[in-house]
Amino acid sequence: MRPIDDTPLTRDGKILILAYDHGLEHGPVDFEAVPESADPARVFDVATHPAVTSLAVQKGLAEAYYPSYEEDVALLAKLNGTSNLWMGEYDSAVNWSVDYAADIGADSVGFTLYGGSNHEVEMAEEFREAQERAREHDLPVVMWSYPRGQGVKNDTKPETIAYAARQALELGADVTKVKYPGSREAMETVVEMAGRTKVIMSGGSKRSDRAFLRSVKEVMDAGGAGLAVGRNVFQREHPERILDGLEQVIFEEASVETALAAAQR
Ligand code: FBP
Repeated sequence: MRPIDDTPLTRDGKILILAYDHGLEHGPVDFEAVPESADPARVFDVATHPAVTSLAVQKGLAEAYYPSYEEDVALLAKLNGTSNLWMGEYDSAVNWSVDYAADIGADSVGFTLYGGSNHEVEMAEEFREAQERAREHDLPVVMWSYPRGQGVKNDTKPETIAYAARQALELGADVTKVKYPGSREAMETVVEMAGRTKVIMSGGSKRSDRAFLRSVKEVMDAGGAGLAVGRNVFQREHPERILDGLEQVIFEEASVETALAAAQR
């Protein structure tokens, strides 16, 4: 494990990753709510908000847009990813190497592991290769820990999410990104199982400001380190406003009401 509090992935030990790999993972449907969100330049601009500790993108967006933003945005290279057109058992293609990501200027790397998929063994071996290479480059490693596939009956069960967090610790991730397990108590167990691996919540589909900020607050109160969020930011007409609210909850330890006031100013 690598201490990551001195890296651009964190601010005061906390994390707010803006995720923008949805064009690959979900397709253009995610841009329908706010059509301008299909323009990567808009989201790279949003990522310059001081609350955002890194922007997670796939290789193509990094190649095409990151050179214009490298002064103002920390890059998280999401190494694997698959389209929603793929109908097979859960799996994820490795689309760029750690070496290539480091050449482009990545500050950290991200990798999805579908524990419970028929492809878990191969994915874990691919993760091993990426994790060890990332260590050589001194880059933090974030695991998108998503139990899914034939072996998983219910991927939102607290026990399943705690197992996903433990898997990230066991395999050497510095940060594990998990689905919200439903309550503060369940999140505390997830954090405990993750040991020294930091736990962040996956944003999920768009919710009201209040419901979203409240769930993030619960994660922070349970000992979580922050959030990786996509749709709850870029599917808003004014993404910077919800980032103002998230900045309060994540970095200022503010109440939901204070954060809401910041988001709705
Ligand atoms: P969201 O906040 O929009 O959920 O984004 C986080 C993320 O992990 C993205 O990196 C990824 O594209 C998406 O969720 C995957 O969502 P799912 O597989 O649950 O549909």
